[in-house]
Amino acid sequence: MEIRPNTRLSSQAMAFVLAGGRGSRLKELTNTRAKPAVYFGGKTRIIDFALSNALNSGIRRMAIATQYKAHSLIRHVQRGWNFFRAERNEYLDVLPASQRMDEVNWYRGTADAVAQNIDIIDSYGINYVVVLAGDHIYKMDYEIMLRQHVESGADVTIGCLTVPVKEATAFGVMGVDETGRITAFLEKPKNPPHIPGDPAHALASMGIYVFDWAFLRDLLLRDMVDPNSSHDFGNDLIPEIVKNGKAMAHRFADSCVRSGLETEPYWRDVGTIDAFWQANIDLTDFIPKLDLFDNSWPIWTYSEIVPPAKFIHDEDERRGMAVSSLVSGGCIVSGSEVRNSLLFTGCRTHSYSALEYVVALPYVDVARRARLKNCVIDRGVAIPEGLVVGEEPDEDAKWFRRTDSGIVLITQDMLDARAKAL
Ligand code: ADQ
Ligand code: ADP
Repeated sequence: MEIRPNTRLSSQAMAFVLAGGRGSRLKELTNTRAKPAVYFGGKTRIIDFALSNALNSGIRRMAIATQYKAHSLIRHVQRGWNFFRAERNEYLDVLPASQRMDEVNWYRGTADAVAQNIDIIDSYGINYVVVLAGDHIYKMDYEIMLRQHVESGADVTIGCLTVPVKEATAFGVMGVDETGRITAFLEKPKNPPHIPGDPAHALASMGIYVFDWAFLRDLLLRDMVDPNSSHDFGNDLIPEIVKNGKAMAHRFADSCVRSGLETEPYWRDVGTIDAFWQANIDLTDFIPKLDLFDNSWPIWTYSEIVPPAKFIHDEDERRGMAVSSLVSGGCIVSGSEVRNSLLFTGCRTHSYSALEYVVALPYVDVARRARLKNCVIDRGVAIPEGLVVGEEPDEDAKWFRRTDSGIVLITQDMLDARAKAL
């Protein structure tokens, strides 16, 4: 189809954000919140990336399907994403499972989450649906993907990226022909096929799909009553379209070049403690791969009204300092040294304490003389005086969750158990 050059397809599109997954590999970080609500990058939460991408791409109609531990996610969206105006035909709807069809009180799968909200999507009057996962960190202009979708006349266009074959077992893996048409699709294969001529890599689905709404609507209505379906995009709908329709691949690397957003494609699933810690700590690099300081592509969020971060010498003139670090508003670094770390909103570090390679979620308080290295600290945790983690002999380590690569997760429950035993 020919598209007039000045037509923005995003104005005819909606974003449907899947935010219902549990994210259990983040362990205690997702005990009380869904993975998309987990904090990331000092100020934002994971879901802000998908929502900001949609907003910055020009999309003004969005829906977020939630189910697992949705309270903090819903509260965040209500506080931070409440600027959509129905008068301008802008909508952001949070769609918890359980309020829709009578007979099902849970989304049976990712496709079912869309299917159970067909009437709401109809009411938006859009032509295209961009299905997104709410739990990935990346910047992407979906307008470019929408254009490719419409120009190629595909039934579905799938965002894809190159991943090491070893990691491809966690993804939908595809084969494509020279036109970019997807010829094969295997959801989470045990032995992922590699890219022809590149044995080390596979082409993986990012779980981002663009559909014509009329096409997807029909497909969902059929899928809903199919007793053999698990009602999931990756397991059921995508393989079916690859077999019987036209599915096209949209390469993230090409998209990055065309949008000029990233010099090197950056996409992370921060689904494990290690990946979460690493992606946050990477932001303290001299020039991080993910540029959060790019004003042309802001990551929108709910931001608390707090005073600026403060760095103060204590009464003994011990320096309060942070280097190679990100320190959010409301923090007070007093008489302590913070290196290669991220302090989210409202953290305090007290005299004689030292933090290195630490990700401290909001309102962490580090008491005097604590020394912490290679840690993730959950929101609101009060680190007791003199606690030492990440130095040999690491005697206190047994109280906390330690990953194989040595990253330590500290929660208040773990500290309470330690305090009780001492
Ligand atoms: P996964 O991410 O493993 O694979 P899934 O667990 O279905 O697939 O999660 C997809 C998204 O939907 C996540 O954001 C999750 O939070 C959300 N979600 C899961 N179940 C839901 C439900 N019942 N209701 C609402 N939301 C739900 C998918 C694709 C792969 C692809 C990877 C890329 O299936 O083909 O490679 O994403 O990460
Ligand atoms: P420390 O253990 O390092 O002495 P404190 O909690 O006593 O930590 O605080 C040290 C410094 O932090 C104070 O001297 C002050 O400068 C600053 N500070 C603490 N609370 C506030 C506040 N509410 N507003 C502004 N500065 C504060």
